[in-house]
Amino acid sequence: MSFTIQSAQSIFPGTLVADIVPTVVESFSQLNAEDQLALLWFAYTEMGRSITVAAPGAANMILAQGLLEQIKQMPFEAQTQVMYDLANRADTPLCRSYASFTVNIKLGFWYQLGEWMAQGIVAPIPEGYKLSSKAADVLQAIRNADSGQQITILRNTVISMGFDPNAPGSYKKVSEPVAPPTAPAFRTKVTIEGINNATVLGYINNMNANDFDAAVALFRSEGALQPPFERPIVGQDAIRAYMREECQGLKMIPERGISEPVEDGYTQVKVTGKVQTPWFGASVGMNIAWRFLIDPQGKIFFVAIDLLASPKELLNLVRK
Ligand code: EQ3
Repeated sequence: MSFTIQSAQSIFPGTLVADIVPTVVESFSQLNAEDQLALLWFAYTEMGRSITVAAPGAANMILAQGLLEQIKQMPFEAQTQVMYDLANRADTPLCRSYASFTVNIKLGFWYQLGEWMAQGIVAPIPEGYKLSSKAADVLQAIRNADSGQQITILRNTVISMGFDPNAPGSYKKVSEPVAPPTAPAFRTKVTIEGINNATVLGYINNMNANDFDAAVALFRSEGALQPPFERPIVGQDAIRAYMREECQGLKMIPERGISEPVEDGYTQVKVTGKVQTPWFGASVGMNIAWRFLIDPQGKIFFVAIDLLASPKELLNLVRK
């Protein structure tokens, strides 16, 4: 039998992922706009006591500046309406602009609104606002998640706001500039207990150096990358576009892994470790597994990135 992208998805089937993330995001999407916005405010301010968000880079702010200035000039009532529209995914020009932003610009946009809400420049969540009991349950579920899961929930709720007339995943986006790869002299090299596969090590080292062209060259032309809770992104061009949008400044800290030959000269490799996002730096280490399927020529046919259910999963390297 030869592998397909679909069959590759089920390598290392015993990997336990953080199902809490899609479950909470789904319950969140069923709340009304008012509850959604208030809940995010409460969750964000509570999280802010233990983890710090880094101010976004200037590029992310400049691209959202037009919309932000427009909102800043509005009376409180209109500002609130804009936020409701975003949460309701209403078809307005502003919601369409928001939807055209890349993930990091969307996050930068809300970061700025959050700062202004705290300073009283943008309409705050009314003091004493009482969440509905459904929303209070969702907030409690977020409190029960670990910090890596919490920031993923927050991110996933924010990116689905606004009105996108295009199919999701189409990459005609207003995007931030891509920083050049780290110069060779300043690159770091990871070591992974149990792994000496050159393709896997090369993938992590190139990603850590923001060298997306070199990372993509390690994939087979019709290879695929599957981000947490998403469908596989297939083909080198689509993977490169995704990496330029989502992977700048990520720090990957793999710890250990297992590698074994499978059918037709393929090799399956599972690596576990941490990933840090530039938004939260070292204050949040997300527990991650990479499940690679490497073809007989040493190219990546498939890699899935999973957000793990618990730190215990970092030690789960069983094959079945
Ligand atoms: C103002 C406030 C608080 C209230 C208002 O009412 C409503 C809103 C929306 C508010 C604002 C909310 C804000 C400012 C939220 C900000 C959230 C942020 C900054 C979240 C950032 C999350 C980042 C994450 C989860 C990054 C994860 C990255 C991972 C797991 C990378 C994995 C990858 C690896 C390891 C690979 O090898 C390949 C690529 C891939 C990216 C998949």
